[in-house]
Amino acid sequence: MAMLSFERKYRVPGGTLVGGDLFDFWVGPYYVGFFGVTTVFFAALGTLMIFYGTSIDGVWNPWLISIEPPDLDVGLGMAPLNEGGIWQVVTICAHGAFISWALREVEICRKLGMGYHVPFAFSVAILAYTTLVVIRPVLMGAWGHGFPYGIWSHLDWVNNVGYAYGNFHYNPAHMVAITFFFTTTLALALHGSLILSAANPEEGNEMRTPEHEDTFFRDFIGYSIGPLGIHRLGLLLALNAGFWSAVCIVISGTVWFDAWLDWWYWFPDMPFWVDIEGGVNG
Ligand code: 07D
Ligand code: 07D
Ligand code: U10
Repeated sequence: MAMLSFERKYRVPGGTLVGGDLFDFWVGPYYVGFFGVTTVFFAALGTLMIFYGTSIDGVWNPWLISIEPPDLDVGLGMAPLNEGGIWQVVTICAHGAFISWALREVEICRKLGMGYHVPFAFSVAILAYTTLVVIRPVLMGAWGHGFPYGIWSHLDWVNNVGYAYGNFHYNPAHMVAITFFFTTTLALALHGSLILSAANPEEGNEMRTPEHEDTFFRDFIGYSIGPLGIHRLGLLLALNAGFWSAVCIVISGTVWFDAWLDWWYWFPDMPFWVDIEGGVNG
């Protein structure tokens, strides 16, 4: 069915979570819904607050704009607007906008009678963000542990927090997350290239089928995960990348306080060989 006639067919009332048919309409290509309105509201308010903070600082170079969290001694209290309060309001607005965006996805899924995989996936990204600016700061006792909202400044934060634990590469959950990120790109490259190769046969041939795709990998590595399976695997890999990222940062400063290198001493310190001369301890 052509896209435009399909849209006419499915663009019907219903499926909303709140508000009944109050905002159940489209503006151009966009479905609005109650959560479209709350997205626009929080995104607009958050952006205005960033501009307000920027005007206080007098910084108009987009790379250098930075909304800083409160000082550590504010703890978990509210800060005055120009001493980290703007960061707190922006953090609330960002959550309002991201959660509204996820719920708008849910409403669209309901209209289309689809599964909720997309909003579920986006929720993992929101979880990673919430871990950085709410969960970890709360566990550590100060909003000041959140990252600043600026293009360069948030990179400085990652660098500084990384080195606070020695070589952050030794964080085992960071290793797991990075491995999932790398595997995700490998899987997407394999999948994208396989589909395009089947869709672009040698000149004069008909487009190849999923059987050809399966056979390629069976010939090549003895096993094919299948046309549906590769999408399940892709989602699993990508969600794990986000999930283990959240884990790697939430354990830094809450359950582990030293250099991450030291964590690995559990291995040479195991009772089997800790006292053996010439063993893993040298
Ligand atoms: C391609 C989808 C489109 C989204 C884009 C981002 C804004 C911010 C706001 C000036 C893949 C839009 C950007 C709305 C403007 C102000 C106040 C998604 C695509 C194009 N980072 N990060 C970037 C965010 C964190 C890190 C770029 C956001 C953590 C490193 C962009 C968040 C840590 C590097 C950006 C966030 C971290 C970046 C490109 C939130 C660990 C880079 C992002 C809400 C996760 C890269 C100058 C991209 C860069 C980069 C946005 C969080 C690390 C500005 C919105 C604290 C090491 N980050 N980031 O393409 O070039 O994402 O930085 O959590 O090297 Mg970051
Ligand atoms: C948080 C983004 C959420 C986004 C949302 C949506 C908008 C709308 C609008 C476009 C999680 C935002 C949407 C704003 C835009 C329009 C219209 C995603 C988030 C909700 N690291 N490291 C990670 C690597 C080092 C350090 C994660 C690699 C050093 C710290 C990932 C290397 C040191 C932290 C990762 C490397 C260090 C991390 C990031 C290599 C620094 C974190 C991905 C090859 C000296 C962060 C949860 C992520 C983390 C994190 C990868 C090196 C420190 C696994 C590959 C050694 C402190 N690093 N890292 O989390 O886990 O995405 O955050 O060297 O905090 Mg690292
Ligand atoms: C995939 C796929 C597949 C496909 C696909 C895709 C995955 C099976 C079939 C999809 C993939 C692609 C298209 C590839 C490219 C994608 C990426 C690389 C990912 C990154 C994407 C981007 C960088 C693009 C980002 C763009 C966005 C998010 C759009 C921006 C738009 C908006 C901000 C508007 C959003 C709309 C909303 C919130 C609701 C509607 C609202 C309006 C229209 C505005 C008007 C507002 C109102 C009517 C409400 C009034 C508001 C009020 C009252 C509040 C006011 C408050 C104030 C304070 C002012 O697998 O194969 O193919 O294609």
